[in-house]
Amino acid sequence: MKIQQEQIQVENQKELASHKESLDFLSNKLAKNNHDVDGIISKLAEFQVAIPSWALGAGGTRFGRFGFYGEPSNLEQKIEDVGLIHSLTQTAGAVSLHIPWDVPEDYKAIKEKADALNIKFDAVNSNTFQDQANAKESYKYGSLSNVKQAVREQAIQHNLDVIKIGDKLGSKALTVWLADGSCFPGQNNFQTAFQNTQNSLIDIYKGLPDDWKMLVEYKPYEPNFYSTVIQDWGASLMLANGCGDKAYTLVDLGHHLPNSNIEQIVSILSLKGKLGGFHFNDSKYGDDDLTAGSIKPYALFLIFNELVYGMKNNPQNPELAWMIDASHNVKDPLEDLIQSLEAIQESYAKAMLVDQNALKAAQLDNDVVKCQEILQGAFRTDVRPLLEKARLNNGGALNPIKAYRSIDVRGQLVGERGKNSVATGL
Ligand SMILES: [Mn+2]
Repeated sequence: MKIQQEQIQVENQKELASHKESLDFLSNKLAKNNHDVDGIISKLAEFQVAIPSWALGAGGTRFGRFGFYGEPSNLEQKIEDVGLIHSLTQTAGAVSLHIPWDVPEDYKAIKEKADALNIKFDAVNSNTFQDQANAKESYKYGSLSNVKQAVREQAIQHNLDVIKIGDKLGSKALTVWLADGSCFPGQNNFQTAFQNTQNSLIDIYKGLPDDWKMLVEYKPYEPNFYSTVIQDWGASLMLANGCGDKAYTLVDLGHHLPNSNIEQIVSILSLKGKLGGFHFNDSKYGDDDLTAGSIKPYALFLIFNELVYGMKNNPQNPELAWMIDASHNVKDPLEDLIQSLEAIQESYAKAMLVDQNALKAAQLDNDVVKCQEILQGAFRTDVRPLLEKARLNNGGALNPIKAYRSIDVRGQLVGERGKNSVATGL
C-alpha cells in the first residue's frame, strides 16, 4: 500500500489550527532569545535516519516471538513499510539491509521500488553471528577471530559478498558487528582473538570501494558472557585505526555497560574524526533495544548536544550514518519506529537550542550552575511544534501516529498481506 498525499492533507487539516497556535507561541519565544527558528526547522527537515530491515516485523526474545498481523514477508514489503513511515514522518528516507536476511532477488525491481518511495540504501550489515544453511564452516566459536583459518576466510568472504550486494544498490558503508568472544575464562587467548580480528578486518577493508566506509560496532557482552573481542569503543577504534582512513567506530546506544557516559565517548570520537555511525535505541538494563527516548530522554539529549557540537566544530569527522536499531515484542513495529524517530528529532532540536557561546562563557567562569541551567533550559523546551513544521514543509503528517491510525495503515496491510504473514530473518 501507499499513503497518498491527499490522505495526509486530510489528517493535517484536523490538527492545523492547534499546530499554528503552538508554533507561533514557541517561535516568538525562541526568536526573542536570538534563535534561528527557520534554520532549526530546515535542519530537522534534512535529518534522515535509516530504518533497519529487521525492525519492521515483530521482534522476539529467546523465549518466544509474538507475530504481528500484516508483517512484511519479503524485502519488497519491507521497503514498502519504510516508505509508509517516511511518507508520514519525512525522516526515514533510508533503509539498512541485513545480509543474508535481505538479499534482493531482483535488484532492478528493488531499486525501482525504493526510488519510487524516495528511500536510499544506507549501510549494509554483514552477519557472521549465526550459521547459514549449507555453510561449510560454523561460527559457533567465532568468525573473524576464529582460531581456524578456514572459518575466518569464510567470514571474510561473506563480508566481501555483502559489499558487492550493497554496491549494486548504492550503499556506501559496511557495518561489521561481531558476536565473537568467549563464555568462560581460558576459552580464548585474548591477544590471538584480537589479532585474528584485526587481520580479518584488514582483508575486508582491502575489498572496500574507495568511496565506502567500514563501520566497526562494539558491544560489551551477549551472546558471549565472559569476553567479547570488540567489547568497547577503545577496541573498535584500535581496529579501525589498524585498517585505515575509511574505517570508523560505530556507537550503538544499547551496547554499553550501565551508566557509561556515552556522550563523552561520542564527543571524543568526533574530535578524533573517527565517529562513523550511530545506532539509536534505549535501555534500562542492557542491550534492551527499546524505543529511542523511552527510558532516558535526558541522556539522549546530552548525546545529541555533543553530536551537534561535533557536527559544527569537527570538520575532520565525516557525516554520520544514522540508524534505529531496536526491535520489539509488544508494539506495532511501524508505530514504534515512528515514536523513535520523534524522540530522535526532539533531542536533535533541543540540542540545537543550546546556546554554545553562553555555555562556553559559563564554562570559562566556572559557573557550574549556569552551565546546567543552559543545558536544562534547552532540554525543558517543548520543541514538538518545530518537528511538526518540518514535517509539514516536507509533505509529512503533523501527527504521524494519529494519522497512521486514522488512515488505518495496519488494517490495510493485514488486508493486503493476510493475517499469517511473518517477517523473515527473525
Ligand atoms: Mn546496532
